Amino acid sequence: MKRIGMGLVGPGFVGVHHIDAVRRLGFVDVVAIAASTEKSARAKADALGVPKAHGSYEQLIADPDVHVVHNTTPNFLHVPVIKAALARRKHVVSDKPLAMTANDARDLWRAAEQAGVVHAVTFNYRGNPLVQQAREMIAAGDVGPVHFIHGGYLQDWLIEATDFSWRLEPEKGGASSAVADIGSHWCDLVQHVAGQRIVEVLADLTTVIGTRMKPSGSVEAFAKGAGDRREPFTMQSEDLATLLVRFDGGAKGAVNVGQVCAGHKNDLWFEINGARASLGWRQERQNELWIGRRESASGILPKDPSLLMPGARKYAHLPGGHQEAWADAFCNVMRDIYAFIADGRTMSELRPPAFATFEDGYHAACIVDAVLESHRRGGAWTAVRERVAV
Ligand code: SOE
Repeated sequence: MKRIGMGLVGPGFVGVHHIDAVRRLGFVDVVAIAASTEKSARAKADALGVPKAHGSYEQLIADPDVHVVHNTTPNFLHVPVIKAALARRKHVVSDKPLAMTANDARDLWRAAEQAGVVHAVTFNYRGNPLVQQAREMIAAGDVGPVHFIHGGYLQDWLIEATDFSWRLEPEKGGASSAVADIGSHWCDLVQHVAGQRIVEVLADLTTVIGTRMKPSGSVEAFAKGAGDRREPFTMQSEDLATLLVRFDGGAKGAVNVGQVCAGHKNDLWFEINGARASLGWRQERQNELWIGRRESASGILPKDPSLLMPGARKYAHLPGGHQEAWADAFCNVMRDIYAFIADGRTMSELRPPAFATFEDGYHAACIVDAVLESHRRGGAWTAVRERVAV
């Protein structure tokens, strides 16, 4: 098999997992890392055993050994980094949110289509075997027509006024914080599983911590800020949100999103209620799928490949009782994307399910825009407006 060269721009918290995941595929070489300075790129590259270190994303993108550019930079750098990669016709794998506004996300989608490359966004929770099982069961009609989709995505890493991240600064993270950062995962996930798209939203956004103490240095998600020098920072974006949503297939939905909820670490969960059965899945107990029934006992389906439907089985790599986790699901997403690249496929062809595209990233950005608009209008139902396809 022809080997594929991967280069990563922005080696922070999640960048390391991109590298680990593609290494597990067996046919991908991690060629280079780019960071804001050559020194920091070199330090990361040495720590991770990556041969080349670049002090700018332009250098990495120009590197002929890099065929796929992974963008794990803060949100405000997504547009320039991705545009530069597309200008050189490199395939792009970008973290979510694809861009800080729907207009920018649409431009990136259009540019990627024009470049004729493979484009992907890491809505990584799609890669869980039991998420794929839920999707297969709904598609097969086991649940019946779906009428209610609800759940939440709660974390606690921003509960203290001293907790901080670039995600909270509108010019670096975007106008929305919790909804764009984690609510976008929930929306993508339930749409993917249920096969219905969110078309209207009603949002109530809250800023629980109005003033934060911003540290002098940069802080990674889930980490505590270092240093004594702190400045007051007036929050402009939400850390808590309640959304009602309507789906194009007729289902109604509700979701709570928050990053100030003590005890919840990465608590993404959904429940889907259909005419014949319900399905429930929780990221923090990802090896269990709850199946709810009225006429017989409800129960738990464990992540056991021998019990999964064929489409879901290939996302499980260990026998029943051997727990799989976040990094395995992340690797499944990379496997879907890189198999597509290795086969020389184009974006108009059928893609494997865990592979979310720039179109999905654009749709997610349109939902965030609609959420912000709904809140501005005092919590009014607001259509998710997508302009014509590219
Ligand atoms: C921080 O809230 C974060 O790292 C998100 O940015 C990720 O997308 C999510 O998967 C976990 O939490």
